[in-house]
Amino acid sequence: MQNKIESLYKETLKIRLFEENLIKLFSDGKITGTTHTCIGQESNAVGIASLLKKDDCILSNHRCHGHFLAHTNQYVGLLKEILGEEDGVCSGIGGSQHLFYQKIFYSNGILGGNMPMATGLSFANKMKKNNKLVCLFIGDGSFGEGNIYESLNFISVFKLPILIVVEDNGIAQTTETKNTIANKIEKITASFKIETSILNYPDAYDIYTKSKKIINKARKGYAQIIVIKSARIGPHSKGDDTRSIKQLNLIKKKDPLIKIKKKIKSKEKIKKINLDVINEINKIFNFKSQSYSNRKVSLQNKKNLILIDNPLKTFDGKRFGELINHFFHIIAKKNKKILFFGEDIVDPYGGAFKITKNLKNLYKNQVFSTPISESTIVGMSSGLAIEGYRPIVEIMFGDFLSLAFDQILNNLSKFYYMYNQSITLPLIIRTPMGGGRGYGPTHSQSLEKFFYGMHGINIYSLNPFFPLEKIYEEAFQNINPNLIIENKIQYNFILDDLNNSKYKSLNTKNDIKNFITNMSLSNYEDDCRTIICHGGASSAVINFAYDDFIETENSSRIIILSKLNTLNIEEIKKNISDKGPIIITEESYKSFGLGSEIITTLIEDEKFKGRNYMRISSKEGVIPSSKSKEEDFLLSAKTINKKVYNND
Ligand SMILES: Cc1ncc(C[n+]2csc(CCOP(=O)(O)OP(=O)(O)O)c2C)c(N)n1
Repeated sequence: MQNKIESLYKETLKIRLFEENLIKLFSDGKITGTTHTCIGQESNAVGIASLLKKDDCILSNHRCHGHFLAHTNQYVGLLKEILGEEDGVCSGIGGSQHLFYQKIFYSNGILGGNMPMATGLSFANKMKKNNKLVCLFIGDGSFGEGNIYESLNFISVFKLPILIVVEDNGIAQTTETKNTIANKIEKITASFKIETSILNYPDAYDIYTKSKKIINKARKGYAQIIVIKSARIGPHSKGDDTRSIKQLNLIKKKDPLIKIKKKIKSKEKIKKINLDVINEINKIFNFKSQSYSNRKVSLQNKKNLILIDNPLKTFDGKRFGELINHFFHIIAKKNKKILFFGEDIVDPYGGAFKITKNLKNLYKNQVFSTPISESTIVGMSSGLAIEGYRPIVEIMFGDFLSLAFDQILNNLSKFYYMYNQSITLPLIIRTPMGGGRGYGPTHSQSLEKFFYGMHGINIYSLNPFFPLEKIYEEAFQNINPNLIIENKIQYNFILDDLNNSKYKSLNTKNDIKNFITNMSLSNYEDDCRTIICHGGASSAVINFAYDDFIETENSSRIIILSKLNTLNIEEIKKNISDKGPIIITEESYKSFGLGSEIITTLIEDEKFKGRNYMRISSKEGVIPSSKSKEEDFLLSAKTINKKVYNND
């Protein structure tokens, strides 16, 4: 017992001195940026980590140094990271709040933001039955965040092996959480039917003795929460403490480091430990003399190519939506790592647009209907992808993607770069966009424009004219996450129609490598204009071009883009007709849209200066439900005709 107490005391003290030295470096101006020290809360990290296995995974927040050090012991790597050195644990990209180590540690500065990721990682552990535990540290202030509630619900419903440690220090930045959180944490968590234990200002040894059973239960799939009442002795970050000296003195009395020290019987032992720790810390802060390798993992050979047959070969359905469904059946059968998540996607319903129909019946362990929690289902797919699965998440309507925007922007799109280029996220988020079904203002939008230009996200746009398996083939190999846009109206496209005179009269070339479909009504020689489009707009453009050709013999060049981010502008240029205006159509409204981006990029090229350009889109505003008003509002062959012939 004494040995354990001594080693826990030593570790707690070492983290304390590390943090104190760090603050000094800040005040000496030797470090820039920010840091949130865990002074007063080190024991939480030390006590919990002492009960974890080496390959268990910790996720943490802005106040992550203690958790990181207790689990990984990478003191020099952390110091170098905070100093912005190339051989810091995240090559100087992550800094103090965004740490990563060998897939056993991840932290993120967005409060509550990594709770969905923790959920996904523990889902992966459950699927693999590998007996590994995910341990997530969050603060009491984070209980104002929606992600926490979505994920608690998800964890409870799916019975995931996870331990959540709430460091309840009663304060968030400078605000007392009793003024911002409506109920006691344990009362909140109890309502999710997750067993919750409370530890009152424990030292590391208290945590070690009282958490063993709790952690064993969590590992077995009975999610557990430990609320640790804690004393934040230091400021929120560097010098921003608004608490009075009297308040601080009261808090300091609860310092667990003093508490554990008193449990050591030999004064000599304490002296020796103190001296040893001071020496070790001095050595760490003399980091210039330390060699350290951040061991970036090469991901090149980790690519897992999933070759997919043309689903049309075995398709006996009619519509494009059915083809997507057929394709999912093929890949689910072929690869057990492919998992489907979404709201109401299981049978007999099979998803709002039936794209996942009959999958649950045939691939029971790969298909999951989820709670109505867009943020969490998108976020948790990252954990699954990191652990080698290929999650495909359906967002029922594209409009609801906004609820997952933060997960996509502040989490998924950043992870590969933020976490030392050592993890891949070949996950797929797929969703139907567009109007035309009378669903009105919140179920008809084309929101993909809000994701264009987002670094670290691949965006594809399905349409019946480009082989969808080629899109999935690439997406499954991408390092970064994928957003695949579908179109509600094109789900009903009858594929046999591709053999009728309208589509046969279009000369069509598919550039598979660059995701570009190039169509011409005149064998590519006499096209008097070029119309660029994607997704649902392609149907409107083809209808316009065909009718116009019949009526006027004017031939259009049609370029359908199946990849929107990143845009391959050089390849687009090669497909543009030498003659006539360049028109970009999109079903969203045109301001700040795809057209604006393509035109701006084209006119930066001398060769494309002086051409006529035009953007044609739906109207700007709220999409009406009424059939006639919606028709008048949305992009259509008619509106393209009016604009092209200036009859608007
Ligand atoms: C989504 C989000 N909102 C706000 C912040 C700014 N912020 C950083 S830490 C913090 C307080 C967090 O309090 P708590 O979760 O209790 O953790 P503690 O700082 O007490 O450890 C705030 C508001 C943030 N990082 N992320």
